[in-house]
Amino acid sequence: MARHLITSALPYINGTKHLGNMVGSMLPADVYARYLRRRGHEVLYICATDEHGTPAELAAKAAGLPVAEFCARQHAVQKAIYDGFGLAFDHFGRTSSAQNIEITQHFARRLKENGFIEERSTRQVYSAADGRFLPDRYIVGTCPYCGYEAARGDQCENCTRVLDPTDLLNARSAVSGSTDLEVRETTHLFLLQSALEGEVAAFVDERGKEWPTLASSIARKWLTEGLLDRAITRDLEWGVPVPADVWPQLAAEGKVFYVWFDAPIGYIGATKEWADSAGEGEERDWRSWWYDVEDEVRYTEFMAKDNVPFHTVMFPATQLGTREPWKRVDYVKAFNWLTYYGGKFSTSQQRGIFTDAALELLPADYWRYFLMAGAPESDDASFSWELFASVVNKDLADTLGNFVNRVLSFSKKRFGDQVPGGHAPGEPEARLGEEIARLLAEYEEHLEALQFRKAAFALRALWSAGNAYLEEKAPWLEIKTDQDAAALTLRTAMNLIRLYAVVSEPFIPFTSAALREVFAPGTEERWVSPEGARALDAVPEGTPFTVPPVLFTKLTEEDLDGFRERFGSEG
Ligand code: B3M
Ligand code: ZN
Repeated sequence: MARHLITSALPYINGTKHLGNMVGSMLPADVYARYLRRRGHEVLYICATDEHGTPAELAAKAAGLPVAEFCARQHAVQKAIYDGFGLAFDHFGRTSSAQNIEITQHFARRLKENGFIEERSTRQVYSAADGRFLPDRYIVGTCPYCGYEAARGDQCENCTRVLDPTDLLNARSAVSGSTDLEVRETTHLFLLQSALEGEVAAFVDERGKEWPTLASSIARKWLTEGLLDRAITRDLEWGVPVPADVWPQLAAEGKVFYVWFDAPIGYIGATKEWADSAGEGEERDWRSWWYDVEDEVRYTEFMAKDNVPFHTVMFPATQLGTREPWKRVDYVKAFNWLTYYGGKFSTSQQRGIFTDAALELLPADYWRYFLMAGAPESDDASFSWELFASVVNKDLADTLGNFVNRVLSFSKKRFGDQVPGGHAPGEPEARLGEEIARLLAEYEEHLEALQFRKAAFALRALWSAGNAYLEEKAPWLEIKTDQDAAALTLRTAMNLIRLYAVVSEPFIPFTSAALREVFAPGTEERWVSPEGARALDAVPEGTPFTVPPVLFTKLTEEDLDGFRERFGSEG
C-alpha cells in the first residue's frame, strides 16, 4: 500500500484568505487526507504559509511592521483560523523557515552545477523616488493585453496573463505612486527552463493522462507556447538569499530568490520542519517522503487553476534539473473559482467572505459541507446566501441533524438509555442494508477519484436513506401495536447514526466527533466497508447512548437579511 503525500497550495502571508481560496486548496486536501487516514493509509499532509516576495513586503509596510514580525504574526493568525476549520495538517510550516532556506539553496546549487542556472544581465524598472528596483507587485500599470488599469508587474489579475514589469503601460510605483521610472541594467539568475522542456513535456505526457482536464490542459498549453528561461532572483530584502559560496557578487548585492522559486520547494522545507519538530523517541524521516521514493509514495497536490503552471511545469523543471531523485507529483487536483454572486472574491477589494468572518458566524462544518458539496470542480461555482441557507437547512439540519435527534430522543423516551432489542431484522432492513452498501461503495469510489461534489452527493444519499427508512417504518406508529417492531426500527436507525459518525468525518469532522460520542466510548473508529455496513449491527442491543445537542441550527430569513446586509449580495 503506497504512502500518501498530500500538499495544498501555500496560502500567501499577506492577509486572511477568503472562502474561495480555501475551497480550491486546503479544504479538499483535508477531506482527502481524512478519508485516506480513516481507511488506514499512511498519510502526510503538509501545508505552510508562503511568505516571501513583494506581497509580503507590501503588506508589512501597510501594517507598519518589520516584514519578519509581520509574517510571524500572520502565520499564527492563519494557523488559528485553519485549526478552527478543522484542517488537520501534519504540519503547517513557513517558507521562511531555516529548513526551506537550506533546501532552496541546495536546489539552486545543484541546478547551477548541472548548467540549468545562468547569470544574465537584464533590464529592470528602477524608481529614483523610491531608490530601488520595482519587481513584480512593486509596480502597477495598464495591462497591454486587456487594458486593465491596475495590473501588477508580475500578473494581470483581470486576464491572468503573466507579465513582466516592463510590459506595463503607464507604469507607476506601488510604493510611492511615482511615475519617474527608468530602466536599468542589473544581473539576475535565470532558470534555463527551455533546456528542460523536453523532459517536462515527457513528464506531463506520462502523468498528465490521469489528471483532471483542467490541470492537464493548462500544463499542455504552457508547454505548447514553449518554456521560457525565467529570472528566479529579485532585488528584494525579504527572501531566500542567493548562496554566497556560488554567487558572491549577487549575494553581496543582496539578491534573493523569486517567491515562486522557493514556494513549491517549501513543501519539502515544511516536511523537514515537521521532521525536526518530532517529539522524544519519535522517528520522522522527511527524506522518506521526498527522496528516491518515486514508487513508494503517491503524491497528490491541490490548488486553484492559476497555480497549475507553476506546479505542473516550473516546479517539475526545477526538480528534474537537480538530477536528484526528488519525488514528483502524481496527481494534480485543480479547481476553478468560487465566485460571490457571480463576481470575483477579492482580497484587495474585500469582497466576499473571509475565513475568519465565516467562523465567527457559524461552526466550521456548515462551511465545510456547503463548500465541498458545491466545489468548483468542473466549472466555477457561485456563492449566494440563499443557496448556502438552503443547503444547510435541507442537507445538514433536516436530513442529517433531524434524523439523529429524532431517532435518539424517541428511543430514549420509550426505551431508556440503551439501544433497544426487539425483533430480528426483516426484509426492510435487508433492503436498507443493500442500499447502504451500494451508496457507501459509490461514496468511496468518488473519494478515491477525488470527485468531491459527487462524494458529497453520495454522502447525502446515505443520510437520506435513513430518513426514507424511518418514514417507511414509522416507529411512532409501530410502537402503538408492536413494541419490538419499533425497537428494531430504532436500533437499525441507531446503527445508521454510528455509520454516519464514521463516514461523514472527512466532510464534517466536528459533527462526526459529536456523533461518535453518542455511543459508549470504544466503538469502532476505523472506516466501515460496504460489506461490513450491510448488516447494520455494529451497535448491538444494550449499548448505552446519549442524545447530543441539536447538531445544526436552521438559518432563518432574518439571519439571511443580516448576512446580506453585512457582506453584500452583489458580485
Ligand atoms: N502562494 C499563490 C496562491 O496563494 C501561492 C501558492 C504557492 S504554492 C507553492 O494562490
Ligand atoms: Zn490583462
